Amino acid sequence: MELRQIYEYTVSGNAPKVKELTEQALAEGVAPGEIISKYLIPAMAEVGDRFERNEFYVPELLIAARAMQGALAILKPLLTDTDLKPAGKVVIGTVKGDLHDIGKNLVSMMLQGAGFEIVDLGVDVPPEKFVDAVKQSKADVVALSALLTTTMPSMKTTIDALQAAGLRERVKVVIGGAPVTQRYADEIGADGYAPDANSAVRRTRQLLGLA
Ligand code: B1M
Repeated sequence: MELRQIYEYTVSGNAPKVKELTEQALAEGVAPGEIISKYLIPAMAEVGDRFERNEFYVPELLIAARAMQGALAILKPLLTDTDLKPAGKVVIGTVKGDLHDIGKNLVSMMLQGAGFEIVDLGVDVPPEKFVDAVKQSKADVVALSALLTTTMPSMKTTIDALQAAGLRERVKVVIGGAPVTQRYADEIGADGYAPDANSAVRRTRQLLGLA
């Protein structure tokens, strides 16, 4: 089969086709991580670019996101079904005020695929919820996602809350999302920044001394 069709049907938001081709690719032995990183992630990047060029509007975005999430639902159990030992525990969430979760879910899945145990708090997560989750789960890493410039300050508030709760020395904080930069990570005292899902895995492994 022509794997590039997964990319094309994701961009055009044809969920049944994306699902069918994903199943076919898996049956042909294509690795789940390859389908995500080579076709699904670039397809959503293209969708984002078209949105910025006013070629796509919110309905097209949602339809493409739904097509991608259908494929991810198939791929996710396969990514977690790994024989790697748990590499560590990560609490992940999209920060307060922010409802974007596609990138966060990708980071979560790639981390799972790399053998991390994940506590996913979802979207619009207030600092105190991160604090509680770190306490309860004894996580090694907190991964924060923000897609809006207006919600980036919630990353700092969350780091401050971890500090106030006496947890900051115990956990590494890694941040990401389209508007986030290494410079911003340095400014707010995060331990790491990752521009995409693959580098989030690499950065997390580095921070825990696994790479
Ligand atoms: Co929104 N949106 N949106 N949106 N949306 C953006 C982010 C925007 C840039 C579009 C634009 O105007 N060009 C803009 C933000 C502008 C800004 O702040 N500078 C914007 C806006 C304004 C809004 C609303 C305010 C629109 C409105 O209502 N007027 C509203 C806000 C709602 C809210 O959150 N409170 C809104 C709503 C929505 C939808 C609901 C329609 C939908 C979200 C659906 C969902 O997530 N379930 C949506 C979408 C789809 C987008 C765009 C088009 C695509 C985002 C996406 O999913 N990208 C986006 C434009 C764009 O990014 N070009 C846009 C694909 C995804 C794979 O990439 O999320 O960047 P991304 O994740 C990457 C990396 O960033 C990184 O790895 C991921 C995978 O490689 N990464 C991390 C992400 N999190 C990480 C965490 C880490 C590490 C790496 O931690 C360790």
